[in-house]
Amino acid sequence: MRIYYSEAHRAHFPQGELHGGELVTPFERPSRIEYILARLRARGMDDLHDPGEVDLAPIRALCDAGYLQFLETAWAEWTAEGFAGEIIAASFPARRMQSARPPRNIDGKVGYYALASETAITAGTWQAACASAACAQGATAHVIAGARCAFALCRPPGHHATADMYGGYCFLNNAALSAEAMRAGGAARVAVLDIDFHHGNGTQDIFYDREDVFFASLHGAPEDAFPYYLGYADETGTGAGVGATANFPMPPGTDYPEWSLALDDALARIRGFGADGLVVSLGVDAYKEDPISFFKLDSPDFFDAGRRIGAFGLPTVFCMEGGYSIENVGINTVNVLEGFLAGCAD
Ligand code: OKP
Ligand code: ZN
Repeated sequence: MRIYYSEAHRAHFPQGELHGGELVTPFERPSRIEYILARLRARGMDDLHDPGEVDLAPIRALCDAGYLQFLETAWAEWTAEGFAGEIIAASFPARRMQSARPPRNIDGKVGYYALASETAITAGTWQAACASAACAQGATAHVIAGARCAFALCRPPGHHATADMYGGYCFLNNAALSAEAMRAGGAARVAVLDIDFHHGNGTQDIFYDREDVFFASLHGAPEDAFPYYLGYADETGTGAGVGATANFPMPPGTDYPEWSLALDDALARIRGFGADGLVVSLGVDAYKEDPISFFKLDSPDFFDAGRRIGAFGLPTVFCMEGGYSIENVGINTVNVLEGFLAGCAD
């Protein structure tokens, strides 16, 4: 399995994440990638490819122009304003600000384009987000060219990012870019399966009215888990997209027997949809020891999940999302990939 990876992820490393009223070292940190790479190498999965330059055209086609302009220039504007710290959103166009529009002031713009304030932007954030998207682009091109699968080792992750909002550690929606690239590459119907612990609100939002891209997500119930405001089971799509979104919210303590039933349900829905390509938002924060999540999956469960996805039989792009139990993120991620390869052979 080819792995698309760029060192440029290191350019994004905020010193602070707003967590419980404190600024802590971000859970989403560069060392996550080192653990995944180490495990890949230990398992002989060393077919690493640098994706090269990002192709901005599909990103411009997917995202809001003002949002991309903001991401690209936010750090320069922030420092020019005289602010000494990292970019953290503090003002928001909250409910009943329906006529909100992006202001000139950078502090106001930050809140306009943010969906949460835990995620800081620093000098290298735009560069790293582009490199992450490039990994998704490279992996997807490889699958379009006929490969059974590829792994985009994306960092920062993407599934919380909408066409015009960042947050939840995400800036550009890598899985959505992959799905769009698969469509452009000839797949009539594509499915995104999001197994990250957190609901993929950004991916859902991007495809909510689309009949050609199915979105299925297994996640901590919005009553209890970030991103809190989306991911209920009754969100099923709108307009032409009615029936092409499937949410499987689950409560604290959910273990693999329960979680895998939802996985099978999600796969059955994707089968019914008739997808001919699959994008997996691969987060491994459903792990029992994840510091910010509440499911109870164990490491072998990730292998089994991968096996079910491999046996499903579709050309598949994996896009890395979350997973914050740092010492276990490599084992759990590679277990999904190795399970997938085993499932392909079944
Ligand atoms: C990103 B991904 C912690 C609350 C949660 C954001 C979590 C983002 C998860 N203080 N904050 O889906 O793994
Ligand atoms: Zn997550």
